[in-house]
Amino acid sequence: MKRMLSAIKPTGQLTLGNYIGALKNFVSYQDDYEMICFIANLHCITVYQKPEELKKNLKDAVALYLAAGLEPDKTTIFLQTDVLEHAQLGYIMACNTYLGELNRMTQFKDKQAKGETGLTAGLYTYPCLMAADILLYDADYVPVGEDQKQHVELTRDVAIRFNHKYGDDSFVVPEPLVTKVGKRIMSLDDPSRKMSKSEHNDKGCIYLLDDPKLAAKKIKSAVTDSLGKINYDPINQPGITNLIEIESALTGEDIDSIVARNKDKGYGEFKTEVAEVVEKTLSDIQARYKEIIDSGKIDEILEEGAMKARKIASKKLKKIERKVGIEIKKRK
Ligand code: ATP
Ligand code: LTN
Repeated sequence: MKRMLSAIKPTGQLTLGNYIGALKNFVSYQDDYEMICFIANLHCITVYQKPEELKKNLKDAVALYLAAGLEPDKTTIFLQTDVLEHAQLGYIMACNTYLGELNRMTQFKDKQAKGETGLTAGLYTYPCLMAADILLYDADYVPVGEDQKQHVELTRDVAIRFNHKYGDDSFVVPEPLVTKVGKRIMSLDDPSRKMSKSEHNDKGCIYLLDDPKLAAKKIKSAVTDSLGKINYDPINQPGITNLIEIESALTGEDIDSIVARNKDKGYGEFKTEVAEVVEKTLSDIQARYKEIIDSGKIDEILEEGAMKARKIASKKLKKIERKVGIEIKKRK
């Protein structure tokens, strides 16, 4: 069975964008792949987080992984910091990544271009840690939203170079998998921007733990256009297109079929339909979320996941350290 790996960095509450672009897909893949999904808590602190808020977000993220349908029997779920090998291989990867490569990463460049101050070395080198996250487990596929594709491509470049230098059996070269529908859910109040938990505008972003009625309201007040026609047209009608994508991703109905069914409807009526779908999705997830939080089983699930992950990661790290020449003890 091919191995698949992904992670989420809960620097805030998880959003509908995270669900559609990431979580929901992890769930559908877990039957066909050996799935590894972790919470990238080291990546979270590349930008300062209030400790108490971060703790809550991390715990909520685990509960939401489970509420979305990830099953610990099928998917290895753990916290990144519970497997020390991530940071260790991250350093080795940093020693095998060129400054020029990191300088080309658009996520960092965008932050710099916006004139953000206080950008940390951790944020700059974060793609090296992400490469380690993936290569440590010899993942064949990495399902991510579009914004993360460049980081997986860098991981491939680093792996290919490393294999060339130290031997082809060092790392499996992973492939990014970007879903077609919902790869980039846009903000509801500004459909030219990604729906993002780090944007400080609650109107444009639906959180998975929002009151479902409030989420429905956000859909109903989404910015659209004055063309008055339900069309899938990301350039001229990004707001309506975004709503069509949301409905399609959540119901599984084809984009063409949604457009055909709604072609004579007004925007208000269409928004009500999408709002109902979103409200139901959130209600279902939140009911399961509550059960999981109340069950008190999160610590146990994380410990089991970390044990499974450590087995793979420690073997791999030793092998790489030997290849690089820093491990001198005999193989046990
Ligand atoms: P931020 O929102 O703070 O910029 P992020 O949501 O991209 O960060 P993560 O939480 O780690 O960061 O993202 C987890 C996954 O969710 C990634 O694969 C990412 O591409 C995907 N994702 C995030 N936002 C969206 C979105 N609006 N549409 C589709 N996928 C998304
Ligand atoms: N960088 C990703 C989260 C992330 C990840 C990974 C995704 C960390 N390690 C490994 C896939 C594979 C983000 O910010 N969304």
